[in-house]
Amino acid sequence: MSVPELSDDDRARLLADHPEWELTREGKAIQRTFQFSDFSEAWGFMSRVALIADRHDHHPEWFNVYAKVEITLTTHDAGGLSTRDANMARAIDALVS
Ligand code: H2B
Repeated sequence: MSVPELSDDDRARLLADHPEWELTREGKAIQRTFQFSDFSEAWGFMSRVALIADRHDHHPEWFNVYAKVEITLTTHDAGGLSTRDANMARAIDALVS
């Protein structure tokens, strides 16, 4: 199913609301790196993100090494950023705030 891409204004608002996330892939995605104290904490976080992702039917691209988790959000169905990414960024940020 096709999803509309964010407008330039909406993309700017997304970044303003979530300053820890940075634009990547020529504005088609946002990325944030999370540093935990050990693998158990990182994996616990990933488990919580996974459950949120499945509930939202919106899945992260991510990379984990030991206590570090890098998350990239983009909407494949939009070919770029959409409100789904904004919603996921908000839910993920709430886990670590
Ligand atoms: N995750 C992401 N990141 N982008 C999508 O477009 C997407 C998804 N689409 N998760 C969903 C699943 C879609 O494939 C299913 C069929 O709803």
